[in-house]
Amino acid sequence: MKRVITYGTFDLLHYGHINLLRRAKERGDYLIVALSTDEFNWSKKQKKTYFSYEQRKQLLEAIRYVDLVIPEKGWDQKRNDMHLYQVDTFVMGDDWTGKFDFLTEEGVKVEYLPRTKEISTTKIKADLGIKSTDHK
Ligand code: C2G
Repeated sequence: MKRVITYGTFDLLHYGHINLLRRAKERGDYLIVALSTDEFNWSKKQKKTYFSYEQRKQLLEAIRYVDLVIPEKGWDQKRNDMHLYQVDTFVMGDDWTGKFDFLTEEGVKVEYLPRTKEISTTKIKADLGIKSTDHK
């Protein structure tokens, strides 16, 4: 049983996230998603999410590629997670290229996958923001 893990906020879930999760699952049999908690997003990632942790977790658990959702509470849990969840492969989008290469020291394969170019949570918020003022 090959176990894959990935990390993220996954706010306003969109097809770019789904593309990442699908390719991550293709690299094994069991996909764990470490989901950034509201506290971690706010304190360390300066992200105010639209959906709460519980709502984002519910959405992720409904995706066929996802087998387990765990909390990501900080930047420094990854090394331990690799052993705790017996991870074989760590996957992230290529906006993180190089940032997590140190995890190879924990015996896992590290892969960075091309992001889905034209979509992002930031873009969705900006587009909606522009459209909603148009109606006024
Ligand atoms: N992603 C993607 N294509 C997009 C948008 C996102 O492939 N158009 C990928 C990102 O590269 C990341 C994952 O989807 O691998 C989740 O994206 P975010 O929720 O933005 O995650 P991020 O805030 O980068 O958090 O410890 C790692 C962090 O928790 C990663």
